[in-house]
Amino acid sequence: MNQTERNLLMLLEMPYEDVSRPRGRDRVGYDLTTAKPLRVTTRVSGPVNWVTVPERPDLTLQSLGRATTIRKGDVFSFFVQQHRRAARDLCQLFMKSKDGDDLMQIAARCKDKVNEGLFNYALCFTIVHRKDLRRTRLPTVVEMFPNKFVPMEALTKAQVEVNRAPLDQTEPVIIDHGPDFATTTIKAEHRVSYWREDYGLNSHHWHWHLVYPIEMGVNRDRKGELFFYMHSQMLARYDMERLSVGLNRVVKLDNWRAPIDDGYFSKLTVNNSGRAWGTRQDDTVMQDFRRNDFGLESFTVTDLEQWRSRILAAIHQGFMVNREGERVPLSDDVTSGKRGIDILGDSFEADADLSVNSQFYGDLHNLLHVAIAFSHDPDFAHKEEVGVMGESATAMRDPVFYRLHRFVDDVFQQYKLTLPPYSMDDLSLPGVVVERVGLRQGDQTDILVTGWSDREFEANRGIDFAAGMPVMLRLRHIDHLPFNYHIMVNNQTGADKQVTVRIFLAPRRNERGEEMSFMDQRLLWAEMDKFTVSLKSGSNHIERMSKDSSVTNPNEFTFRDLEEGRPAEPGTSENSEFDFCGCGWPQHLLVPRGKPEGMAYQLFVMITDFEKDKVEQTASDRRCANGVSFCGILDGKYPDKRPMGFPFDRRPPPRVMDSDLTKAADLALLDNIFLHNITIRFTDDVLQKETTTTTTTTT
Ligand code: CUO
Repeated sequence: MNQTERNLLMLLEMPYEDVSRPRGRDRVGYDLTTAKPLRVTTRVSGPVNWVTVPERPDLTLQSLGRATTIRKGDVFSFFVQQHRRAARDLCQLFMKSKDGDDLMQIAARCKDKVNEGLFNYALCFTIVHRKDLRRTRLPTVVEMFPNKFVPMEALTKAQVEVNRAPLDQTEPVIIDHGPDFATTTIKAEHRVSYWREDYGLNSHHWHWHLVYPIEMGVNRDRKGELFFYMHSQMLARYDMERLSVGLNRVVKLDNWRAPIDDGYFSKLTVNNSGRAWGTRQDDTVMQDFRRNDFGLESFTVTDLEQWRSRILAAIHQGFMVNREGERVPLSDDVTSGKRGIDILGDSFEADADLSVNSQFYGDLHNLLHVAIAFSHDPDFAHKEEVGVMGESATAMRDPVFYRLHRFVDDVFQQYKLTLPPYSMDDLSLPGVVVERVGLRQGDQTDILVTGWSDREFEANRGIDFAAGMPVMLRLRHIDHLPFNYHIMVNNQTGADKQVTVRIFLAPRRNERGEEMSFMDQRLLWAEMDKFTVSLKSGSNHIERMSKDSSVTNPNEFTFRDLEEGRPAEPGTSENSEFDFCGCGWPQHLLVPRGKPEGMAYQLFVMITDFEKDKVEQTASDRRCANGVSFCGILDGKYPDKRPMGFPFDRRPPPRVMDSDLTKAADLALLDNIFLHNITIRFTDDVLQKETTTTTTTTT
């Protein structure tokens, strides 16, 4: 990492401290107390580093535009349009900077003037979206905002220990946090809180919304469709997790006048002042929003219901209506260049810049987040803070997130069910036969093992515990042992053939232990991997490692990883031709938990013709090493021409070969599709993991 990157990333540390405060032992800090050059000092003995920042008379309050409209200390919520406008102004200012050094100077001088969350968002946004900074990686949000991941009580305890520690103590104070800390057995929903409150899950969601922002002048390829697909996949995985712990699949929240059964108490704080996130009691009813403190105009539950009716009507009549009153047909047969699901996603999320008609279809998904996030104090009568549903880094902790998104997904699925089923031509690949599929994990075949792992983060990057004391977060999380797929494919086409391998996973049985119909299981198939392989003529053995999944990221980078140029995973190098686009699914959540006695799952492996799947990219497009299924390719096109979720995104064709299609297994009558039973076994232990190297091989 060069000095410019180092200086930039340092601005992401200590979000709640003034930029002029030095940061901890052996750390550095900015000094902006005067109009003199910016000074960077160390607090301990050793060389003092200076970064000269000239005065910036060009930076006036006006140049910040609406960025100062959000109060410091408040939650910055991307679900609120006024906050998005503030972000847009600050991001534009940052994006206009000449280079990394210029950006650092501008950002350093703005930091104390704007809301902390907004500042962090705008700087991260700029680092992600500027082409000249594409090699600069973001540190994990866990270290930037430990208060959004660990309860205040644990942080306060750490502070007390720091205060008591001798001044020369070098051993870090450790904050242990894990699945047992916040849960009771009284509420059934707590059985799966280890998953909802997982640091990787919530960082993923924060990162995804950063990379796919709305109303920020970023129009990424198939953004609306990916909004549908990524959230839909989250739900599939959540439901698999629920079935693993004996819970029913999540029920959509579509009656907005009825009490919301499950409350949520995050025990987290919104900033460093100890102010708590709003909490929600069981059976709270969503109400009209009438607060004047959040930069948001009032809206009613009726508004939300009306927008929903209009979107559903559009789906059922087959078109939306734009501002000019013209029909915009909804169809996934790409004729206008944009699929129906993409148009619908942009109008539903909603992105006012891309919505067909934001006046008419409203801001439904975003304001549902807001209405739920303020349901405990909708008129500010109690001066309570927003709930965790109001922020992308915390929303997935709350059980209602999944109920809301099941509703969102249900609307998208209603659209998908209006489309004709895939034809045999879409589904089959003549001359390519999948003969066998298997999994190897250590010396076990077709058994995956899950359990717990620990990951450490530096809490003192985000919170100033004073005295420069190192404070580590040790987070316990669900994980699995790495495994390999083995796929035997016979290429009978008589020539080499480039193909796409698509791998999905779903539980075999429903809550009642019954085998599921195709339509029942359809929404549970989680994408595990998707990759291109060149088949030689005849027999091919494809071996693929789980950690190379197109869905997942390698481990997140800590500040220290970045400073020391350490790749987050063995086998990956910092300067590889690929970038880590960062917003992928956490690798440690790739496999659902399963049950101690073993739980029956199915692998669905499908081979499709790469000629039909491929997307032309320009040479300069950024390539991602991992995570492309959910992250796409920055500055490039989504690298798979098929509709996202193919082949499970549509109703099944009535007949496959000579058989009526009732189950996914019937699709496997096609030669290029194979269904394979596996078992997932949960061990309530810390996993012993070996390190392995990266490969996709065919022999
Ligand atoms: Cu990601 Cu509702 O969109 O949270």
